[in-house]
Amino acid sequence: MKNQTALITGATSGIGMATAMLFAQNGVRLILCGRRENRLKKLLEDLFTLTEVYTLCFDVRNKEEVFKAIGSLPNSFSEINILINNAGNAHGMDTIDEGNTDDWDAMLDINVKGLLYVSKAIIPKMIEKKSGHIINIGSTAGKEVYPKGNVYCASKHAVDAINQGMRLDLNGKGIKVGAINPGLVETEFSKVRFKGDSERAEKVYKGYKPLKPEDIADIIWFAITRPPHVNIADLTVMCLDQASSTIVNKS
Ligand code: NDP
Ligand code: 8X3
Repeated sequence: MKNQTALITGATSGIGMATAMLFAQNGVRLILCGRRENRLKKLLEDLFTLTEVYTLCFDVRNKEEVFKAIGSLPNSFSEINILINNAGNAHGMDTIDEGNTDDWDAMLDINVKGLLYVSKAIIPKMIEKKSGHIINIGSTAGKEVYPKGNVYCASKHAVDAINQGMRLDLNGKGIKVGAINPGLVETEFSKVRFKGDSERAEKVYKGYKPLKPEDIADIIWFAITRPPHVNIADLTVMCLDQASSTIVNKS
């Protein structure tokens, strides 16, 4: 994987950060993205002895910012071999009648449109080179809707559809496209969903052993290190105690 460059969105936390660490340990050159500049700076400081790192601070919702940031990459980072479309979150957890429309906008704009903008900024060069690997981070919520999950689940079902659509449209162009769909992973995800309410967020992961972000990073690494003819198209992963979006064995 040396001489490969990966762009990871949502690298400032959780699954994206764990993936950045693992890639760096394996010498993959990194373009790390997120909105929190202080965290990007810290990642640069922590990882620069392991690999070359470039950071891009932008909001995936902002179409202009996305194209400007990715278009501004220096020559040494402009050839992106691997794209990890990971940035995303849930905002709120309410019944459909009580949902906050700003939360709905955030989830659809970040998880769906943001993923599309970043992909659009990168795919044309992959097509030119006839090579590349795109991993879309979906969710079990993209396979099965759960109560009060309505719009978050819709956004992840959209990622599932976009993943399939990308693979169809890029077939024959030398580009691998696949989704990794995690179940419950203990990250800042629930803290964001519940707007900073740490107590409520911690409860989501109590009474069983959830996945760790490093578990997902391992699987992403597995996917990108398969032989050239092998593409992991769609992979769902849950912790031992999770059986479906709604069934978790808690003690
Ligand atoms: P975290 O909250 O820990 O990380 C989310 C990341 O997304 C952060 O780095 C954040 O960076 C970035 N992000 C959020 N909004 C934006 C934005 N508008 N523009 C740019 N970057 C943004 O959550 P996870 O690591 O758990 O989530 C990562 C992905 O995994 C998401 O797509 C999520 O839906 C998915 N997932 C998570 C599961 C879980 O149980 N945790 C299970 C299944 C899927 P910053 O705030 O700096 O911009
Ligand atoms: C994140 C998993 O079940 O909290 O996609 O929606 S869940």
